[in-house]
Amino acid sequence: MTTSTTLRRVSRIHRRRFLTSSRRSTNAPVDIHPEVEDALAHSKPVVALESTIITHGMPYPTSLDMAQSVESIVRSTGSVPATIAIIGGRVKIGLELRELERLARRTANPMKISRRDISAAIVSGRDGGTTCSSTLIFAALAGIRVFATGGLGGVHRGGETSMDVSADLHELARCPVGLVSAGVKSILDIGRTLEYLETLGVPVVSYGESKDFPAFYTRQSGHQAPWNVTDPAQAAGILYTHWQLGMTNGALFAVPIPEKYEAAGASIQRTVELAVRESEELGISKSGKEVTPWLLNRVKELTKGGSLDSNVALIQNTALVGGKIAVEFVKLAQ
Ligand code: PSU
Ligand code: MN
Repeated sequence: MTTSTTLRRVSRIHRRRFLTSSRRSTNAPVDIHPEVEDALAHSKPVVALESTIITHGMPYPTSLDMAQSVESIVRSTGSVPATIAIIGGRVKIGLELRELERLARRTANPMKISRRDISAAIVSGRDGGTTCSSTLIFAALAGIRVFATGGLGGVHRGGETSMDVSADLHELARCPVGLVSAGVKSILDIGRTLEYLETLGVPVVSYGESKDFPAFYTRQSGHQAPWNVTDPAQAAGILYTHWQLGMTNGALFAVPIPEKYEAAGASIQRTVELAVRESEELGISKSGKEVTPWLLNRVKELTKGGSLDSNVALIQNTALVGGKIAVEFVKLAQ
């Protein structure tokens, strides 16, 4: 048996033991959808998807349409989508349409759930949209290696004094999952976010022709990613090598929004600046977990909904790339 076969076998056994001890025998409140469970058991590609974007990131019914379209885009690549959320106090890895609807319609008043909120929300029987941080945790728990989202959280502007640094960054340092996003939004301090990821030892890789780190609505942030790949096989190779060497953290792949949205992005960018200034004047910038949803909503209002089209387009694009990376990854990990 080769070393890599041994490594793979060990990691599979670990995953099985972990799931057996933490999920099954202790009756942990986690439900893996049968389709997702079957795909994982047969080493088929799976892509995790977050749900704060559904509950807090965009309004209904766009949120539901987006969630469904993203799942079907993942399927079109040959991967199985696993949207992750908390429903009635249970962690769900892979959702039924009625569950997506319940979240998007906010029927049971879903909370925004990051790492610190998980257990209390479960004990209280709540519904919750999982942020990148908690989605990373559950993806790792299930053994899902690729996760696609729109925007990762980061260091907020003024974060050097407010200490508002998203829990998403630390979770990337803890969970062995490749996160595919459209970069981080310019509501954040992108330079400091990249510095912080370097400190945490998280590989940051731009995807496409350029090393420019994208800024969500726009293709360039003015900052460079340390690495660049141009196809899904290279991205999967980085993940595979990273874990083959025993590193236990994740990696960030930053995929720029499609070019046709670039012009809209430049004008959205100006409203982002305005929204950030308003949040500072109104004191929202000090309100913890409310800041990101407030800014997203304000930018949507100021652009009369224009930011929403871009937002949907960029997450559909990351889902496509994420699905392809997951397909390439399972080829390496066979
Ligand atoms: N950025 C977006 N849309 C979103 C989010 C970020 O453009 O919906 C969500 C994601 O779920 C992300 C979370 O993980 O906000 C970060 O929140 P905070 O900044 O409070 O950590
Ligand atoms: Mn925060």
